[in-house]
This record gives sequence, C-alpha cells and structure tokens, in this order.
Amino acid sequence: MDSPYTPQKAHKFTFGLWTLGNPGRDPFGEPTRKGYSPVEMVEALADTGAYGVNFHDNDLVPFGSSAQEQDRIVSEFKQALQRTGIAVPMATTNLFSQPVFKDGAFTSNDPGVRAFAYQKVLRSMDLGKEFGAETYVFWGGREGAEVDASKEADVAVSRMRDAINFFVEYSEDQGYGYKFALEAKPNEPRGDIYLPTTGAMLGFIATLDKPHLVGVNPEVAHEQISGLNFYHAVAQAFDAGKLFHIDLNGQKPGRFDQDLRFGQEDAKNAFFLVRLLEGKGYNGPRHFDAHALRTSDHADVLAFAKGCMRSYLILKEKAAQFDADPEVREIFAQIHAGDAGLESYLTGFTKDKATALKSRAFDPAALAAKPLPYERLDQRVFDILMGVA
Ligand code: GCO
Ligand code: MN
Ligand code: MN
Repeated sequence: MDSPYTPQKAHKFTFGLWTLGNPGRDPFGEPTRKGYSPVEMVEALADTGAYGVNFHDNDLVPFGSSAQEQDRIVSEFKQALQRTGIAVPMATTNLFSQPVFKDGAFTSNDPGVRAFAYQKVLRSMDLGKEFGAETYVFWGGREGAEVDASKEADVAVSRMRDAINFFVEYSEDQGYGYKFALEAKPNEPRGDIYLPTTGAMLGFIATLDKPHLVGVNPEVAHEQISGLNFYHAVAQAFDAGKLFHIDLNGQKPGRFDQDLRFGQEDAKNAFFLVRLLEGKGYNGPRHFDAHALRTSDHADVLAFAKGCMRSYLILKEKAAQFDADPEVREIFAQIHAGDAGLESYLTGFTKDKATALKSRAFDPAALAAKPLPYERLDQRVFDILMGVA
C-alpha cells in the first residue's frame, strides 16, 4: 500500500516543464541527454502522483512558432493534460533566452525592447489562462547589470513597477483573476540582478498600485546563493500574507545556481522550511524548480523528480515527529516559559502600558540566568533527521 512518502495530488507537487525538460546543458558543455518533451513529461509525472506542471510560454510553444504551430501544440498538450488529470496552476514568461533581452526586458533602456517584452507577457498571460493557470510568476533573470553606468538602478526599479502595474491591470481588465508572484535572485545570468532577495521584493510590492494582488515566489537556491537563510525569508513572506508560490530545490551557498534536487543540500534548513509550510497552513503548490544532474540519463531524471517529492514527504514526517517528540516538548516548555502576564504589555500601545513598563522593576540577571539548552535541542533535531531515536 501507499507509504507516507507516496505523493498524492493533495500534496500539490508541481514541476516546471523546463525542469524535466532540461537536457543537461551548462555554460561549458553541450546537452548530455534528450530532455522530456512537454507531453512526455506530463505522462511520466502522472504516474508519480504529482499534481501539476508549470511553464514559460516558450517551454510549450517555441519562440517564433506560427499561429498554426501554436494551435497544434496547445491542443496536443491539452489532450495530454486531460488524459492524465495533470493541472497547470502557474504560468510565466521567458524574458531571458532570446538575444533581444540581452540587456533586460522591463528594465531595458530601449522602449522597443520593453514594448516587445510587454507584448510577450500579455500573450503569455493569455496562454496561461487557456490552461487555467491561477498564479503568474515574474522572474527578472536579465533585469540587472554588469556595468552600473549602463542603467540607473532606481530607474530600473521604477520600470519594473510600471510593468507589473500594467500586467496586474491587464489581468483585471480581462477578468483573468491572476495572482502575481515575484521571484528574486541575486545574480546569474546577470552580474547583479535588481531586487535581489525576497525581502527586497516585499519592499517593492508595497510600492505597487494593487499590492494585494502581488506576492512572492521565493526560491531555495536564490537565497542560499547569497548565504541567506531561506527558511527565514519564507517565514517573513508568509507572515506578510505574500507567500503566493514557492520554488523548491537544493543549493550550496556561494556557488553558481545549482538547482539541485530538493533536500540534496542543507537538510536542516529544508526541514524547517517544510515544517513551516506544513505547520502554518501554506496551501499553494509545492513547486520544484530544479533539474537532474548533468550526469543523469532519461531514467535518472525521473528518479530525480520522485526524489524531490519523496524528500519533501520525509521531511514532513520528520516535522511531525519533531513536534510530538517528548524531549523536544520538554525543552520547548522550558525555553518558552516566562511571566505570561507581561504579554499584554507588549502589543497594542497605550500610554498606561508605556508608563507601567517605564516604572517596572526588572531583574535582568534573573532573566539572563534562565537556561537555554539549545545544544540539546539542536542535537535532537539532528538525531530525528538522521533517524536515530
Ligand atoms: C532560474 C529561475 C527560473 C524561474 C523561472 C520561472 O534561476 O532560472 O529560478 O527557473 O523560476 O523562470 O519564472
Ligand atoms: Mn533558480
Ligand atoms: Mn525559480
């Protein structure tokens, strides 16, 4: 029978067409395999229990296709989705592969390039809706610079704002009802990409015309490239009500964008991430934006996809085990103890509360003396993760 590690549609696992479709190319080497075609991928994923696939416009319809070619591809793909019950919850635009976007799309200095980018997004939003996509992702891969004299960074941000505001209104005008999710990355393929972190995106969203329709799509690798704590970034987005989507993968800090299998690196950070997503009621897709190693053949690519989901479900089980663990609960009781009567002073300013706090006698030495056995606690995390009871 099904084990707790068997993916079910209710887990909402999704993959980009570009993930299993990746042919193992890298900046130094030619493809090492034939990537899964969109239809092959949908068929392969359906057998694994995955919920959906996402795509950039050109993952499905190659750049420059004629209207007839597009119709044929769309209809074949729709049939595959119908056969398999695979959903398309998210869509996005490729604004990075073609030479026209070599210096950015929305942040290009050339209004012609920007207008062409707008056209591509508008058409791609139409395409996503044909498949019922609910979330529209923007990842500004080329929206950056190596030469800061080439573009003014504040102007770049204001052009990004103009673009996002425009597409939000288009979605409203068409009755598409998209929710938009902005994906940050610090670098690669540009030397420096504007709005480099999830935190920067959250600040930017507050400056938009309709911020309630726009959230973030944080990616594990993108925060970890900068050495940041991904779990913290996602927690902040969740707290702000802005976690509209998530890109899961694996990454070592300070490296190129590795897009490794989820859980492949930093299992502890992945554990706290899954515990957050599962424990706090995130109900969006669990999207894997990763690809198999360059050494993988066609069969191993499927093992990679299954591995992403399996690792997630193992971490989900570990999170439940951690929260129910008697030793963890005992330590939690100890470290969360304190004068609960003070809590009411700490939220909701009143003059009386401020006056009372100013005159109250505290005993900082006693506060400092409370034991915080974090060594024991973190060892427990390690033991549970390693399967040592
Ligand atoms: C990357 C990005 C992309 C985006 C994708 C969806 O580093 O290549 O993560 O894979 O997620 O373009 O917008
Ligand atoms: Mn990435
Ligand atoms: Mn991504």
